[in-house]
Amino acid sequence: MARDLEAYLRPGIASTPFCPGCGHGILMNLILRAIDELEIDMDEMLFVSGIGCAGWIPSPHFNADTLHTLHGRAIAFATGAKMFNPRLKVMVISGDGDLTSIGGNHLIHAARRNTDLTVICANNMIYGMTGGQVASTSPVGALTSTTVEGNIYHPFDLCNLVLGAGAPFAARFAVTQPLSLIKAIKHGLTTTGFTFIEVLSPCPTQFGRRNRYESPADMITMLRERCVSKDEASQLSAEELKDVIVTGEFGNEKA
Ligand SMILES: Cc1ncc(C[n+]2csc(CCOP(=O)(O)OP(=O)(O)O)c2C)c(N)n1
Ligand SMILES: [Mg+2]
Repeated sequence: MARDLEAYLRPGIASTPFCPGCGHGILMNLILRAIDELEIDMDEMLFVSGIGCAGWIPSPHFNADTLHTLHGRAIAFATGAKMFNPRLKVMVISGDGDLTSIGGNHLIHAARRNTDLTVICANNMIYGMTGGQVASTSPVGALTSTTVEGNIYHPFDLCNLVLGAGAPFAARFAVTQPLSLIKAIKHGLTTTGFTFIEVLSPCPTQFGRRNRYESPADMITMLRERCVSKDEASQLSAEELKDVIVTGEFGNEKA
């Protein structure tokens, strides 16, 4: 049945800030679908974002209370709001650079404290909005505006990072896996405590064009080919695992 997701958008929002082929618009849609399926009242929610292309997903688009905050500080603002009004359902939506590079400290400590937030990290493996600088999520060898001979550092495994810090739930899926993502977002929203959903979102403009992806469709194909489920991954050798992106929902035995 077709659902009218327009009801979730602020009146007067006519266009998208995202480049052609960007995955952030798909993610916006999937977040709203998850909220719609759970029938959560938008008046009970607060959306918090930092700075970057991903920060535009909730703000100004969502017809709800939104805080568009400082670069790297979305989780700090969200924590304050949640402490002040514990009845609020607080969702943080921001980029990989925002949440895990400049904002990495807030991320690990919110996970350690098990602060009751749902954090959606739109991971396009680069600083998209500011011209394509390397991020803590860029793969080894990635060409970016600040690694013109290839990134030499290993990226964070974001799900393992927050699970290691104490988060009870983390999930990773690409925008090419929409149904799994809706389910994971719903799981995050209905679990009390710190829940983290990493969403692989293609950035053809800043990442793709520097890294031999001729078109946005090539990046979608790459994600479809490289994403494997955690069950499939358990059958792969260490060598084979280097080329794949392991997706799934991950609980935390320690939590
Ligand atoms: C304190 C501070 N440092 C740097 C910046 C510049 N800046 C804005 S957004 C951004 C990176 C955004 O990357 P990401 O969070 O991955 O979002 P994307 O645009 O890729 O969706 C940077 C470095 C800033 N606004 N404030
Ligand atoms: Mg980014």
